[in-house]
Amino acid sequence: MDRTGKPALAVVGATGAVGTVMLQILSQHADIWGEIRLIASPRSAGRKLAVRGEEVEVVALCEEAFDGIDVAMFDVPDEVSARWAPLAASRGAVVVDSSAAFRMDPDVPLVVPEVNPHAARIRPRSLVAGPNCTTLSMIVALGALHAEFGLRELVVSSYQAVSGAGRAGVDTLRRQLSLVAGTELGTGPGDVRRAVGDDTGPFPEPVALNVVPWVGSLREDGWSSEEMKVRDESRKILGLPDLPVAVTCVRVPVVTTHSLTVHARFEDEVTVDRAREILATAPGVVLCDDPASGEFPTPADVVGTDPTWVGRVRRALDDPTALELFVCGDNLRKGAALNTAQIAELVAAEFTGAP
Ligand code: 2RA
Repeated sequence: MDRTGKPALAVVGATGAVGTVMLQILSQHADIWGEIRLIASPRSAGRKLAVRGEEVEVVALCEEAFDGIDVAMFDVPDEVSARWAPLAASRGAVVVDSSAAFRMDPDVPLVVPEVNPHAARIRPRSLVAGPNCTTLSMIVALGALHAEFGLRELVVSSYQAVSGAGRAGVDTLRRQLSLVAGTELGTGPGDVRRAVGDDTGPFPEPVALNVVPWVGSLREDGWSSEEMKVRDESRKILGLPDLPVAVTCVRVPVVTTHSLTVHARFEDEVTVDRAREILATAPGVVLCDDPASGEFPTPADVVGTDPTWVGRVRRALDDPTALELFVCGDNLRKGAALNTAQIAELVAAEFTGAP
C-alpha cells in the first residue's frame, strides 16, 4: 500500500493495443488504486500517457520498476510474461497475467471473475492468469448456464476478429480492404489472393472478402493452438477436467469482437425459457434475442462494450438436453483488458478489506 492507503498498481505493456484499452478502463472504473505506474519496453520509456485524467510517464521494464507495487497487471506477449512476471512476484507484487505463459500451470489459478472468483484467492506463485480472448468471449454466458444446468459437452466454432492478432492483424485487413474495395473481386478462384499479393500479414490466407479456418499454430493431429486453448481453458475455469470439447477456430474480416456459435449439452433436459431467464439476469451478460425483429448480437454493434452478448438461443432440434447459442464479446475489452482489470480489483479488495 502506498501513502494514500490504497494499493499501488503497475500496468506492464501500457503502450500496447490491450494496454491502451486498459488505461481507458482504469479511467472509467471506481478509483481504487493509489499510484498507477505505467511500464513498457525501454523503447517506450519516457512517453506520457493519460490515465485517470493525468499524464503519467512510462518507465522501462526492469526489476526495480516493481518496487512498492502491490498488484502488477501484465498485458504483454507470452515470452515477456514468462520472464518478467515471476520477477515481479518475487519483489512482492501479485501478478495478474493475460498471456498464455501460466494459464495451464496447476499452481496458477485461471480466473474469470463472474465465473470462478474464489479461485483468485489461492495463488501459490503470487500469479493469477486470465484466459485467451476466444474463451473469454463465451465463458461468462456458459458459466451461468453451467451453474444451473450442469454442462456435459461443448461444441463451438469461433469467428475471430483480426485485432486478436494485434496491430499487424488490423493493418493487414485494412490494407487488403483498400485493395479490394470497389472491385468485382470475389467472383473467380484466386482473384482476391492475386489482388492482395503474397504478404498476408499474420494470417495464412487473405482475410478480406474471405474466412480463414485457422488461428494460432499447428498442434498434434491437425488441431490449432487456439482450439486447444479454448478446450483446456474452459475445462480449467469450469472445474470440469474431462469435459468433451470440440472447437474450430476461424478468422473473419472483422476488426474487433470475437463471435462464437455454441452447442452446449447439459445433464438433463433444458428449456429455452429458463435459459433465457438465466442469461437475462447473469452479471456480465446481455441477452439480445428477438430474431422476429432481426435482433441478435453482431460484432459491429458489440465492439467497444463490456458484456458478453448472447442471441439465437434455441433448444437443439435432436437433443432436449442441449442448447444452441450465438455469442459475441469485444476481444480487447472483456477478452483481455477488462478481465485483467476485474481480477486486479478482486485482489485489491483483499488489501483494503473491501467485501
Ligand atoms: C487471436 N485469440 O484472436 C487470439 C489472440 N490471443 O488471434
